[in-house]
Amino acid sequence: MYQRQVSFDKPTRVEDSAYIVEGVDIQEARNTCLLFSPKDSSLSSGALANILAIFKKHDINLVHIESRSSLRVPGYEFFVEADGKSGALGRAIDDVKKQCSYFNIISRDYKDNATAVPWFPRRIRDLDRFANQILSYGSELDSDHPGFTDPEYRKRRKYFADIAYNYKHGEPLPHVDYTKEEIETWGIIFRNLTKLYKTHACREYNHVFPLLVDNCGFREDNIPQLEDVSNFLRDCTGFTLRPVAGLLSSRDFLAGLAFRVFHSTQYIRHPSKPMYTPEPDVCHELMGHVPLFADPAFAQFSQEIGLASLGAPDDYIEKLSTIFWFTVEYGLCRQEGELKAYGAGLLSSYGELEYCLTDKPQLKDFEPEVTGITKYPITQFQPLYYVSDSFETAKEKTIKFANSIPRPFGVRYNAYTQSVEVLDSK
Ligand code: HBI
Ligand code: NLE
Ligand code: FE
Repeated sequence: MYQRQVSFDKPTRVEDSAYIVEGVDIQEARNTCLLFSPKDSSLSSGALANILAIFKKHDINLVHIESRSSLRVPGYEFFVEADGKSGALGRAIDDVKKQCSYFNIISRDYKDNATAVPWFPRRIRDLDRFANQILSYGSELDSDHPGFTDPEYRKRRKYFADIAYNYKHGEPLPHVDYTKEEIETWGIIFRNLTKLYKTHACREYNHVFPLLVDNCGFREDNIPQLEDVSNFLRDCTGFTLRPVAGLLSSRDFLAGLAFRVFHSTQYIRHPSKPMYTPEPDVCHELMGHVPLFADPAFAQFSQEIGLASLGAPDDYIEKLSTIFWFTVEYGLCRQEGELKAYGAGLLSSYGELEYCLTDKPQLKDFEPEVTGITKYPITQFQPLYYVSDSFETAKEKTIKFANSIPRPFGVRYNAYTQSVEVLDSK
């Protein structure tokens, strides 16, 4: 497809734009993209110049402009990213709309507008904007959390939340000196899990795990550093890790996967409950998720879920995160006639890893349409698992499902620029 890109993007960090656009709240700015075709959208008509004049009149800076031949209407379609205060931007939008035969908004404020598309990151550094959007800060523990009445533990959680909160894309991942007690907790989990992997984990997991032992310090007496693990994953599949201060919304969490970025916690679970915790922790991320992100087919499958989520309506985000839950977190697969675990929530919990291959849970074949609307508990062993034949099949089925998600554009990841291209076709 013909696509011409006129980019006014400056290679600046997001926070630098505070200097470029004086007086604009960075959280508010740069969160709105517009997709439109002017009524007479041939380039010779000066349609773009007229539209640009409208933005100028309302004092709206455009930080990115693309034009391309439109598949929707004869002529051209434009994709712009606007910087400006929401009031002025709203007025500019009203004026531009009048000149257009097609118009759509991509915005954080999509809930107020029936046709608007939810905002999503397009450059990998846009993920920095998730840091202050977390649902609960890492140190705010519920009263039923085993660490709730443990002031030392809470202090430690605050420490981890703060380092993640201040992390910016491109920086080395923060190095952590784990305490003796934390390493002991890791050790108990490591020892018990490694006894089960041979019989319970899928082939791909068992292939990668020894490499992590050799290259990243996966040992009973050592909690690996996220930086080392992230560099290892980058070499294998281009996946990288980012520290995260707490739970992200499903939308933000899934969006990271579109860039092959996995948001990883760095704290460890409370020592009183090593065999199962409902919360992700460094054991879950490293023992559960990391090995499979080093597998090319699995990495691709994960990224497809991420790409499908970009700009998807809320009900589809719900379905995609349910699919994520029953595959990446709790998936089982069949290999040489035997059931094996590949879900991270299983591979990091020696309680549930043992349980999942007994005859207690119910099993069904993975089918995105059905799996995506299944209810599940989050604080106890799963009563039901979905089984896939291979990551390739799971990926194909998920891509097919993704194509049914209503979205007025397609997306494509450009690995060279680490950015998502927005296409007017699927
Ligand atoms: N946020 N930090 C973080 N870690 C997760 O594992 C996580 C999340 N938000 C949502 C989520 N997982 C899933 O339950 C799905 O909604 C994607
Ligand atoms: N239950 C898992 C464990 O104990 O490691 C964590 C699951 C996180 C979703
Ligand atoms: Fe997880």
